[in-house]
Amino acid sequence: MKKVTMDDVLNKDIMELIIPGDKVAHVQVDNPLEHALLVLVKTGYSAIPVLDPSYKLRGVVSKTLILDSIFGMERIEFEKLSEHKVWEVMNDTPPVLKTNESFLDAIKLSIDHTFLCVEDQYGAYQGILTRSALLKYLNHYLRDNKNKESACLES
Ligand code: 4BW
Repeated sequence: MKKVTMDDVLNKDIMELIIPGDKVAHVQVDNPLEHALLVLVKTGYSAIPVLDPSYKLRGVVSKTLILDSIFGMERIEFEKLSEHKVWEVMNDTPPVLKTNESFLDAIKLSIDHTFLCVEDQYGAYQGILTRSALLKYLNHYLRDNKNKESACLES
């Protein structure tokens, strides 16, 4: 694998690290909650993007948000799963990274979010950038440099 330098890291094009939209599980704003819960459970993800029919990002929905919305005072109101739609419970201010933002911007936003939704300059949804993709890239850089330092000390 090619050695990664500090400049490579700072200038890394985040588009090289994203999971493209067609490989990201998502639901539609108007889907019933039961469909969203099914997608979340079957894919194994705890949260996924919400898109509209024109494939624009509208929010993020999670198992926690859905389950929280069906807990009544005295019982779990399962009927709400078919009566309510994703847009009613989703987080409509998800963390968004623009494709022209830097690797450091991505790291900063990822401190509080397991994944970032990525949009281009026109607001078109491109996919997601996960915290693990960022950590994997940083891990590669840090290990490379540790090995280089050890080699210098030995010579
Ligand atoms: O199905 C899975 N396959 C793999 N390879 N890893 C998984 C899977 N489910 C969970 N994981 C692992 C990943 O390391 O657990 C981490 C936390 O999962 P999450 O948040 O709580 O469901 C995963 O970390 P990650 O790869 O950094 O992903 C961060 C978050 O991004 C996930 C999920 O909410 C979202 N995500 C990742 N890949 C996705 C996705 N959402 C939709 N479609 C995808 N392809």
